[in-house]
Amino acid sequence: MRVEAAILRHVEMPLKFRFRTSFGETTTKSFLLLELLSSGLSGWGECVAEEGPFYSPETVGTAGHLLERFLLPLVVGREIASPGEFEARAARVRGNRMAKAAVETALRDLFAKAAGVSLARALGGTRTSIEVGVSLGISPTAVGMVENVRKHVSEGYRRIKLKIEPGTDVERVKAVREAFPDIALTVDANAAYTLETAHLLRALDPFGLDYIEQPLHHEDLVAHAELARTLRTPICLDESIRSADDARAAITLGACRVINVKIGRVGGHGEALRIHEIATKAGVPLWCGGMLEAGVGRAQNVAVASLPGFVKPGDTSSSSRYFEEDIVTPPLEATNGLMPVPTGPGIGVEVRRDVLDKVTLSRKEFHL
Ligand code: NPG
Repeated sequence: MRVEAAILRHVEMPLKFRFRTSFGETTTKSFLLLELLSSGLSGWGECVAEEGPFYSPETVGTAGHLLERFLLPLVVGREIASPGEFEARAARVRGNRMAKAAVETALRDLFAKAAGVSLARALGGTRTSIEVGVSLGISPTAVGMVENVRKHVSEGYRRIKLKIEPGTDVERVKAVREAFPDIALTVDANAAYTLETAHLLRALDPFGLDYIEQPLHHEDLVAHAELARTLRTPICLDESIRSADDARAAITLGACRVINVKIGRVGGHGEALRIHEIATKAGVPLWCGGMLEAGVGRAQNVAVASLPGFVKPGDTSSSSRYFEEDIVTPPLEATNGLMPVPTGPGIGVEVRRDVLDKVTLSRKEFHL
């Protein structure tokens, strides 16, 4: 197919709540949204890079630069046979995976729409609905955290993940576990610990957590392997897994027993599929992470989470938790912890251009 044009929007949507992690706080969702046009169809990709380089080195600014200067010229005004062809053309650009994923995911949507199939099926997804959990930011008090858990358990979410940081970790997890002895519970440290503070993580072993996510520095797989040998609770890696090679290394070293896949962090669906293959062969369960995405990113997540290796509940909770009004229809909503996988062509949801226009800060068009 020939990609005739691209439209890159910078979008800003207020979040309904403050989301606090060990690396910072988010109150507004600011992101780039890419639309690729071909023969009357639009393929959509949401770039998950944030305003600041705190979760990952990429930002809205760096991704905009990469897209404009290096990545969009590889597709706009050109014939392209498959999303894989874009990956091959973009291979000489190092890193910048979130920027690449914006193009790759938009192409996946476009190709699935052209073929008249859902993106989930085009990727090899087999589920008709996916199990979802919820990720809860750090609350100022243990009582507040327990109340927040109560609210989400009553909404039917299949797993509760607590953001933690050294100092309040054991107190918060203990309070939640005492109030809810039977729920599937996990914690996410976002790399806030070191081998020196790992005794705090070992103190979480009695609470029956499903896993501890990304406890140590994102570049240190060896330290994770060392930590894993002293913990009963499995380690799940997020930030450390940027590619299929990272996944293979982490599994081989014994650095993790669970992997959180985020399409943006690994550069697109193609790389997510390669991780899926490696993890499935090794018997390592996967789940799909979240980056506070709006509707397009959320739909892309639901599609990949419909693959058979995604066996644990993901972070793609209901859109209405985050936004008053989403940019897609129907909005992706979970009922009793189950999110239906859209069956329409491509991402299976329509972008609401009226809503999108209201939240667009700037817009650039690219033609050959
Ligand atoms: O509900 O989408 C969601 C958020 C899930 O906790 C979540 N994401 O570290 O995984 C993370 C965290 C995150 C959010 C990371 C925003 C980066 C940006």
